[in-house]
Amino acid sequence: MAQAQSKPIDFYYWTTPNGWKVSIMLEECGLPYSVHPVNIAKREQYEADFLAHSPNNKIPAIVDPEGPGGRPISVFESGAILQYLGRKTAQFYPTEERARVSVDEWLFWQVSGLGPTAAQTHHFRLFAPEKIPYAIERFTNECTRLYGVMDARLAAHPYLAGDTYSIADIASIGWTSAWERQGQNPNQFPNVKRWLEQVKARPAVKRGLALAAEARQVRP
Ligand SMILES: N[C@@H](CCC(=O)N[C@@H](CS)C(=O)NCC(=O)O)C(=O)O
Repeated sequence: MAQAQSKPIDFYYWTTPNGWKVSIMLEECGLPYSVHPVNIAKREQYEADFLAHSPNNKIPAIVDPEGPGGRPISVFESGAILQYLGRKTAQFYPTEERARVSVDEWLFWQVSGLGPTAAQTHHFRLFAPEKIPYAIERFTNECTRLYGVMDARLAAHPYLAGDTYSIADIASIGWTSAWERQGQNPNQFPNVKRWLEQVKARPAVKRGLALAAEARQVRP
């Protein structure tokens, strides 16, 4: 980290896979933060206060009071937040171009592929009032394909971007943790299973996943 953070980062959060990306990253970086719960079940993501930071009505979002030039900056979209915090702290986001391209590839793979597909799979399998076989099959099968891609990658490399744990891994932990709810059989993907056990053993990942949305607190 270039300079110690003296004011906490405001973190707009709810206990979901997209929220966990940022709680894990904040914990990994050792940054102080203050949790602002946004209860998406109560539609708080549509309130004007939150909209000022997240125009797309979705968590997560952050406001860093010590942004570029020492002035506050707000950031929405989980991938943009991970990249911002990675650049700010020079952690989990390499500066060497080849390594950075690799991280970006797998980060974008997560935010455009695994994340939205897993979310739709949850929706159609678990929450849709009407169970539509076509939709369930389509999204479950696409999840299976994506876990196959991830498994092949992790058969050849310890982490998604290569040899080093990065924001690409951090982005994928939350949704992968719930893969059985996406109709997946973890034994079909031994390399993803190995990776998931390895990353979930990290103390910061444990703290990030355990963060209770109700805990409105400033962490030292
Ligand atoms: N592309 C967004 C997706 C964020 C997202 O889908 N957040 C969900 C919770 S996991 C949410 O806020 N849902 C509320 C809603 O859709 O109204 C990101 O990566 O940050």
